[in-house]
Amino acid sequence: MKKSIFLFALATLFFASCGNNASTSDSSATESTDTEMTEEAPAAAEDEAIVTIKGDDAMKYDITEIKVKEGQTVSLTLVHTGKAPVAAMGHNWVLLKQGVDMEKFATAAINAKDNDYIPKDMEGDVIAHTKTIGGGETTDIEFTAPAKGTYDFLCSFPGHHATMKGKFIVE
Ligand SMILES: [Cu+2]
Repeated sequence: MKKSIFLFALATLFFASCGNNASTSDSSATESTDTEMTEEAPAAAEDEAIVTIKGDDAMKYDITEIKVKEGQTVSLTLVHTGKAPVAAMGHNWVLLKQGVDMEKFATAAINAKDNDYIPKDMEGDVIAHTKTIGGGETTDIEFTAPAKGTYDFLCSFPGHHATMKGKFIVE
């Protein structure tokens, strides 16, 4: 009798912790499986590009060029390595369609705080974007790499694109 209660408690604990794990990791199951299984391999699976880009309190990205292959699923993680809060030093990562005027986009973004600094009437100019995060936070997105070519990316937090921008190259 006592033993069965103990087992029941164990089972409850087990399921509770599983549930927590599932809810805290919102990246896809395939992604984490691939990462674990190919830990020694330098490159991800052919059809997937894993990208990590960091932003800091000095208003800089750690990389200014990202290369992927056409049609790949891009799993991009943005890490804010600083300490400043989102209101003072928020960072996002925005990939623009070709031909979009970055200056015009960034100027419009100043008034789009409530939409992660993506101007609502210019959402059609964006291929993919993360949310805006503050120091110590991480966010990730997944999207399909567009057609071959060179694209601009930026942080659209007011004033940041002057130093936080780069090229997204699809080969
Ligand atoms: Cu920024």
